[in-house]
Order: sequence, then structure tokens, then C-alpha cells
Amino acid sequence: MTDSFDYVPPKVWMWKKPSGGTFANINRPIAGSTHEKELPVGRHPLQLYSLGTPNGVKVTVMLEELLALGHRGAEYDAWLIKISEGDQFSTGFVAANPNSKIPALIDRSGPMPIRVFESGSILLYLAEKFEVFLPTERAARAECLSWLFWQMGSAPYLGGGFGHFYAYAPTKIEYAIDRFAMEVKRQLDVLDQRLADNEYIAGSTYTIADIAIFPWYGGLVKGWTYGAGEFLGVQDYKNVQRWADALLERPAVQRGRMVNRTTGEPSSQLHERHDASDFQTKTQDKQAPKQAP
Ligand SMILES: N[C@@H](CCC(=O)N[C@@H](CS)C(=O)NCC(=O)O)C(=O)O
Repeated sequence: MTDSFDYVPPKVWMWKKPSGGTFANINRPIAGSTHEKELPVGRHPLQLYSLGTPNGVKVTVMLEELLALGHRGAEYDAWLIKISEGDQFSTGFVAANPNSKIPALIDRSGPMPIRVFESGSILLYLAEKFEVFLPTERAARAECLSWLFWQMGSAPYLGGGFGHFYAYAPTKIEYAIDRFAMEVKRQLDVLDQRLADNEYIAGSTYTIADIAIFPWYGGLVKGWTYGAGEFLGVQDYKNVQRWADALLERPAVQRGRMVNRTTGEPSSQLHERHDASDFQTKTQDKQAPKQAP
């Protein structure tokens, strides 16, 4: 790879593998599947194919919130998609999401399976299906959806921009880190100002806007994301801290954060979820240690 200061872009970009950095092995300039493999199907109406990243956690928190309210139709099987191993490029996954990114949901409750991809779209689909966490009054609904779409448009600056250059890129580029740190701090200030006068993001009630924003920006102010808490001075965003602490008290948020999680304390990792009892019996600390070959 050419040093970033000497690089002059050629007339036509060419794919030189590997490009370096974390995830370089899965980055490709072409879409579609790389291998034949069907997705597994469990016994519940909803089949989730995901991983415990912020985008994945949005959906598992939503499903756990629905179940906590007693919506049995929200029972789900959560299957693990290992993106670092390329599971998102199987024929089965690409049929569920042509964009090859987690999370993907298949609703098998009706006569024909319905696929839903993009985490914001999945939250909206579930909110409409179960008629909850999305206000029905026009102005309140517009506010909620505005913040939901704010999250979808903003988080790529946090993940693909700041997170990539701060944590994953093979070289630390001051210009890139500065540019995205500034934008992420501005976004945190947007949230902090909003939460100064509102208990929740969309107003006085908990909605899919909170569920979408929490895993990214709640995780950031709690210092979990990219280990960048000190660098970004996250303790200064007092209202975002207050809101994140309140959401963390919710049992459904606690459970949702465990599903499809593959890092952290073994007791916090539930790689796959097929039953409510799995939280008690199937976390990684309860799994038999792997035998050495
Ligand atoms: N806008 C999408 C983004 C999803 C996304 O970026 N997923 C990442 C993990 S958080 C992924 O699957 N990456 C695999 C890849 O890029 O190949 C959403 O919100 O669902």
C-alpha cells in the first residue's frame, strides 16, 4: 500500500486485494454470493440472522421488548452470522438481504415468508406489525421517524468514518480522525441538546428511535464503542449519559445486548437464541469447554 501522503489516485480504481486493516478480508467491490448455503430455520415465526453489533442489537432489543409486553408473535430464533468469516455472502443470506449485511429478518408467520433487511426498516416493520413503540398521532409519529432516519444517516459517520479510521485502519490518518471525531461530537451534542428537554429521543415515550440510537450512541457514551470514550470526552454529554443509564435499566435492553454477542464476558454472550430460557442456560460460560484436537 502506498503511503497516504504520496498517493495519487489513478485514472481508474482497481481492486488490489487485500487493502489492509481490520475486515479487509471481507471487503469486496462486487455484490452477490460467494458460496452456496441455505439459512437455517427454527420453530418460531420470526427468524433473525444477525450478530451482536450495534446494528444487530437494535433488532434483538426490539424483539425482547415486544416479548416483554407479551407479544407471543414476536418469538424468534436468532442465528449467528459470522461476518468476519463471510457468512453474509452465502446464497441463503443474500436472498434475505441482497446487501450482504446483518441484520436480516424473515417473518414466517404468514402464508409466504417476508424478508426485511436494514435495521431501521426491521424496527419499523415490527413496530407496525405489533402496533407499539411508534406513535400513531401524526406529529409524534413524524418526530419518531425523523430520529429513526437520523440514526440511519448519522451512524455511518460514527462507524464507517470515525470508528474505521480511529480503530481499524492500518495507519492513523490525522485528517480523517479529526474530520470524523468532529462530526461524531457534533452528533453527540445534537442528542444531548435534544435530551435536555425530553426524557426520550422522540419525546415523553420510549420508541423505536431510542431502540435505534441506543446501541450506537449509548454504547459510545458508556465507553464500549471503539474504546474512544476518553478521546471523545463522552462524560460531558450528561443528558445522553442519563438517557443511556435509563435504557440500560430495562431488562429487555439487557437481554437484547446478549443475543448474538461474541465478545466480552462469557456470561454476557448468548451466541444463538432459540428460547427465552436460553438466557439462563446457554450463555458461553455455561457451554462445555472445547476439547483440544
Ligand atoms: N445500514 C445497515 C448497516 C448494516 C451493517 O453495516 N452491518 C455490518 C455489521 S454492523 C455488516 O454486516 N458488515 C458485513 C460486511 O460489510 O460485509 C443496517 O442498519 O442494517
